[in-house]
Amino acid sequence: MNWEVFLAPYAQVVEELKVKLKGMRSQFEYESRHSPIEFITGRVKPVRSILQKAATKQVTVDLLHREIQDIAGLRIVTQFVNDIYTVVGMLKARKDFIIVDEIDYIVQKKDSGYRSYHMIIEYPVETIHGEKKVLAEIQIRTLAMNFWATNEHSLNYKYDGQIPADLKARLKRAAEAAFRLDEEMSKIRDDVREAQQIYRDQQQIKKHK
Ligand code: 0O2
Repeated sequence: MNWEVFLAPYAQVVEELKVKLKGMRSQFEYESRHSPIEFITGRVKPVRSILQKAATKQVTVDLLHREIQDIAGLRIVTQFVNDIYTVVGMLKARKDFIIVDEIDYIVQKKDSGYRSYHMIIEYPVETIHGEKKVLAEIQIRTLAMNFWATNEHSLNYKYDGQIPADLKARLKRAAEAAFRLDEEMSKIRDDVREAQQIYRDQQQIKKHK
């Protein structure tokens, strides 16, 4: 298996989508409007993780492109829970890819405490051999959900997927605390937004002075 050749279209998808999604964010900024997107990251899954996942799911190498759907991964991080659904609506309205699957792990949180909205898309990428349709996963989550998931991911790495029971319970409580923070922030969202709008307007005035 030549991994460099196999992963090249995935790297291209990640780069193209990062530009496009960042473009969505910038358009809000140009119009001095609150952007539902706080920041965007993207990565190609490392070969080691692809092989680990393939082994767990018992996927053979020839089916990786179909069965491992997050080789190309994009993450959109928002301030508020509502923003997640605004972003989902915006992604559904796009014509440059099709959505093949979506899972709302916010309504249906995972056992670990994980919350996030997942979309699997099929993205047509132009290669020197013609168009290639590539699957990519877009994760959409709030800053609080991202804080939790990043820390939990590190612990999973440290304990090789076998987090001790007491730590697991603590993480579950932390996930609920993060969600309560999201709920509380949602309640004062209009005030926060108004404050951010005042700040943006002041910046505009300064720029044009
Ligand atoms: P990495 O290192 O982020 O790439 P499925 O067959 O759909 O049930 P699959 O393909 O694992 O299973 O999809 P799922 O469950 O939607 O998970 C895909 C990705 O979501 C994971 O990729 C993580 O990035 C994230 N994720 C899912 N569950 C959790 C969780 O409990 N904690 C954290 N921190 N992240 C989670 P990878 O390959 O696990 O990891």
